[in-house]
Amino acid sequence: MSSNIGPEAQAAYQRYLDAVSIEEKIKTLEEFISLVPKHKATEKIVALNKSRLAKLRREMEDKKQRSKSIKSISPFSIKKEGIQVLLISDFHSPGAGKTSLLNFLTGAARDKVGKFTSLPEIGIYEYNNIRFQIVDMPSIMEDASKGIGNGKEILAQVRAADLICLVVDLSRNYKKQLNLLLKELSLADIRINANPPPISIEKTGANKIQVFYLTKSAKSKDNIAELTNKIKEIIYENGIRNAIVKLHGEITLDNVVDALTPSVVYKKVIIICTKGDLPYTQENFEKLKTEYSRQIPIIIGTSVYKSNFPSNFGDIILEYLEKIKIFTQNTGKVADKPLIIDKSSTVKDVALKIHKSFYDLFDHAIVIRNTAKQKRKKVGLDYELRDMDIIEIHTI
Ligand SMILES: Nc1nc2c(ncn2[C@@H]2O[C@H](COP(=O)(O)OP(=O)(O)O)[C@@H](O)[C@H]2O)c(=O)[nH]1
Ligand SMILES: [Mg+2]
Repeated sequence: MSSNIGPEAQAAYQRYLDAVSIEEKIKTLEEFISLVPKHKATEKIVALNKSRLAKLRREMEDKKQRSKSIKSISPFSIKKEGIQVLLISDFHSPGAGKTSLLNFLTGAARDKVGKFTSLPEIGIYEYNNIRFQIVDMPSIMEDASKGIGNGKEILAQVRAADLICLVVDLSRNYKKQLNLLLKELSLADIRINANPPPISIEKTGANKIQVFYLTKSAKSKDNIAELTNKIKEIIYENGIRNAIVKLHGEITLDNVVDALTPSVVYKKVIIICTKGDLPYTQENFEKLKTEYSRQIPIIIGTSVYKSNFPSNFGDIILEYLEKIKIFTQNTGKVADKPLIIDKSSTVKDVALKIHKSFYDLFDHAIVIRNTAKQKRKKVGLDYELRDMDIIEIHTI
């Protein structure tokens, strides 16, 4: 091992080499990674060992799964109804104010405010005829990612949600709360506010690992040959001997490790700050925004005691999740409830979403867009829809 990792990391690495059980190997490797100074010269060592760590964690999960003989439905798993918005916070008494928010938005769980709840509470937040499912999760404890305080079950639900709200009590140390939440999410392989990296790794029959740079930006790194070798080594370290790797843009070695880790998910996260009516909370709010808005661009200050909460919360969510509202029209009558679809969806996406027969028997669609010069347009399946469009599909 190279000398630029320092004596403490060296010692940790030796403990890893000496470790016998998977648990011990994971623990020592985690220590090692945290002790290695992070800079260019150690980038590869860190990525290689992160990939080793991911593999060990998978082995441990498999071992655990095998030892669970009876499968049961977890009471922490909440079936999605509409867009699912999850409230999570650290474990503290008094709580950060999740149940108060749930009650404020939906009217649910009034009797649970100020009480410890060990299971999720659910309510429906109605906003301009759109239904959002708000889920108030049990608090996240330190080492939740390792299973403490039903952490595995809670984090499994976090992985399934559409939007995660980190609920932060402004009258307490916000950094401590956010550090804990961000750390546990990261350890649970939940990447926040990032797009999946522009890399794909496919196993093949050919007996080698090939790396292809498909775009200009993928090639923008100074030393491509070196990068190619590092990528190959990491993949090889994961036990893969034959693969085609395609890069569509600039990546880091950590991205390669993530692409090899099937449990990695990419989630949108916002912060909701609570108790903004208490002393000194405004100063904390301003500081928090300065420190975190790069990583988490949406930070909302609230006080349910003062009914202080953004009245356009529904639109904030839709915009952040890159969703738009469209209205279907049937024989001249516009539906009351909008259909929520992904931004840049086409008429085809909508036809399929309503019912497959609308796609199979599609003839044309009429789109009414009140902001356009030509308000009413006859269009085909490829036509891209915009927020607030009205659409009438005609079949043959
Ligand atoms: N001052 C103040 N206290 C609040 C506010 N929201 C919640 N609380 C109090 O904080 C405590 C914990 O609230 P709760 O909603 O149960 O938190 P949870 O444990 O995260 O669900 C309760 O005593 C609430 O009354 C707020 O906006 N202002
Ligand atoms: Mg609660």
